[in-house]
Amino acid sequence: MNNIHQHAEHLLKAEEENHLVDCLTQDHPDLSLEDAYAIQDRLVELKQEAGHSISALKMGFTSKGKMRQMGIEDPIHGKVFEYMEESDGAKLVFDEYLHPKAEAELAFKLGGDISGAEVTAEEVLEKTECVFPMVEIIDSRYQDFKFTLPDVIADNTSAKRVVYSNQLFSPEDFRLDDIGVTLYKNGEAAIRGVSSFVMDHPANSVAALAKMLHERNGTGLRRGDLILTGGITEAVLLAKGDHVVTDFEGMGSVSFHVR
Ligand code: 0L1
Ligand code: MG
Repeated sequence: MNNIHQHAEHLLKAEEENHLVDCLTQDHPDLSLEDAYAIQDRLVELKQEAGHSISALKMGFTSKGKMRQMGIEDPIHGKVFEYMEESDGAKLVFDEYLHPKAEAELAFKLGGDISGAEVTAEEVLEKTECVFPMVEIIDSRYQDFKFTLPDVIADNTSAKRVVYSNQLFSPEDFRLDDIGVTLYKNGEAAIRGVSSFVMDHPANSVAALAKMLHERNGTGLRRGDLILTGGITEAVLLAKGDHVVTDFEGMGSVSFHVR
């Protein structure tokens, strides 16, 4: 496909100008996964050329809840930039978003390199320096938050904002597949889940990312990389005025307001 650059510019413009667009596959039904990652790569390059730096890698569609919600069954990956980062207690401005949704996740920071086709969750845990809870705010650039797999990959997996906990935890101190999570919206429990919903153990999501990178271009994960392992439950739609508090059992909470 020779329109990689135009598609990347089109999606970047939608993100920067905060307007919705039709799915790329509407006019290009043959868009392959390879094309879609090439568009994402170009979009990422354009952001880098504008002076932004990548701060984390993210996995998507790693839990049954997310797969069911979006009708997609394959994990995908994208990039998070430093300008997307907020911390616990953040005030988000609703008008900067199209149709934002919040999803609770665990993030892993690596203390060693991980690569190859045979990476296991055990290796990931051995090489994990710390973990922390976070909430990702996704905001698809597509109408009605509806897309096919190539569309969402090209759109950098709906990345928009991330709200990080201020506390870091040692992976040895927790059963990371048994962290209960409750997301409260305006004081009411909107959704509950357990971290095992992410590929039975969120370390499997990190291992899956290492394998996908290995298969795609022979690369892997490096010491210092931060990986967001994917929404534990379905994402929850946000509105102006919402106050969200997400409790992660034994790890405190992550909160934000939408103004
Ligand atoms: O964490 C996730 O599963 C995010 C998937 C990103 C795509 C989306 O749902 O818009
Ligand atoms: Mg996510």
